[in-house]
Amino acid sequence: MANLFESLEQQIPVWRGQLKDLAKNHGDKVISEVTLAQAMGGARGVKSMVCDTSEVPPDQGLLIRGTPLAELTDVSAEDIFYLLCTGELPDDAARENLRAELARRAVVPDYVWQVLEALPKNSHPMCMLDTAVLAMQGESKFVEAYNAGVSKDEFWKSMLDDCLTLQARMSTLAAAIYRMRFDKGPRIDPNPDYDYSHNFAHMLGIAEDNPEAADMIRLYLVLHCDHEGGNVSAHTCSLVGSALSDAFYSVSAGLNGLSGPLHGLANQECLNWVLQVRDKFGGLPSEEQLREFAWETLNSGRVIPGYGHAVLRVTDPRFTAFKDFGMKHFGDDEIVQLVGRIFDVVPDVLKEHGKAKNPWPNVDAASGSLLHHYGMTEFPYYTVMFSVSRVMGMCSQLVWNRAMMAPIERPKSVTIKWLQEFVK
Ligand code: AMX
Repeated sequence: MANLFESLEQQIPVWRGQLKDLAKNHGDKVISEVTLAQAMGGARGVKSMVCDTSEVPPDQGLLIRGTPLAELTDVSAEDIFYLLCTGELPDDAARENLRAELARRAVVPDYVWQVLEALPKNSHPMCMLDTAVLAMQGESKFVEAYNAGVSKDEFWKSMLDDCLTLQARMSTLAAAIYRMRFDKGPRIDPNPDYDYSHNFAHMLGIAEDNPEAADMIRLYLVLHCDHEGGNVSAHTCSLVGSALSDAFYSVSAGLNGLSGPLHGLANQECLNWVLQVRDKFGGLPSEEQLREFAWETLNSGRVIPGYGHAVLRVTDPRFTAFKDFGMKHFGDDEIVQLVGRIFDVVPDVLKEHGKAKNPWPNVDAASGSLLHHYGMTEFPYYTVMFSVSRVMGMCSQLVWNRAMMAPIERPKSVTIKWLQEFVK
């Protein structure tokens, strides 16, 4: 089987042909209409972008290149990145090729550590991660190719080069930020013999004698990897990339979006909420106590973190996969049990509340409980874990966009006056 680069080189002309054919023969077909409410409501449900890496049917949840996530819970991080980029799972040789390529690029240059050390000690871990990504921008091969006048249809190659470097360094950066920010001791160097997720767990300092913890990190990386093109981080990354900004600029922008409490930061908010419940009731509350606590949260005008979704209308399969992992390996853990009890109670409360269109849990409702179990109790760090995985989605979308020569994005905005005149 071909390695990642060769596979893309074979498939890109086919994908380009398919897009060209659609645009030429069906370009005037209407695929979506926009109501005034949608224009004012975050463009929810408006079909106005193309993204091939993954899709989220509201009644099924995440499909990676057409495969339901529930069928992919045993694969490696390398497998999922390869699948996102090419639409195929790699064979052993292609997987090893990608593993070695990422391992070769995993060392982070010293100037990045100096930038991180200069930040205030209480910086949010996402601010540290994002700053580190941006700091590396001067190494972009894409900028070099652009400045050298490389033709537009070859841009994807230098974009892939940058994305491999960025993805390889993400786990090194993220692990070092964990150790630096939370006083866990000196940085641990990457081990070139390990695969991506084992290496990440090793650098975090949680895996050496605990293969189960390393397996949890693998699952974490697989489950968070992508969620189609319209979510805040993916869309921001792809929007910035559409101006031909390089991967360091684009991914850093996407990570800023992931840092919002309604998006990636929800996992930190979520575990915080779970711990508040535990602390208030001194352990596992009764269903009735939990119901009251949920209502208190809602009545104070706050959301229940980890519940609801802009697209999904069923329980997130990523939540189910995390919950199953927790139940299988440490079902008696207090936090895991609490997450289960919240799942028994909160959907009915949200239905009764009557606002959220989706009362079911999303990925963030369970992910923190696993990290907590393995001693990673610093929940402001959790979005960094999410990021290491989600950059696989952002990068595969950037490569795909450059391969498809996607144009600069520019939707049209309208004024209140325009809307008033329009409805007259
Ligand atoms: N608790 C309380 N109210 C909620 C709610 C929840 N979990 N989810 C939605 N609602 C409310 C919204 O705030 C909104 O209220 P408003 O009309 O007063 O503004 C109303 O229900 C309708 O919202 P919606 O159409 O169902 O959701 P949305 O598409 O506007 O927002 C989301 C989606 C995820 C931001 C929202 O469900 C939410 O805030 N959930 C909690 C935070 C969270 O878990 N975020 C993580 C999402 C996954 C991710 O990106 N990591």
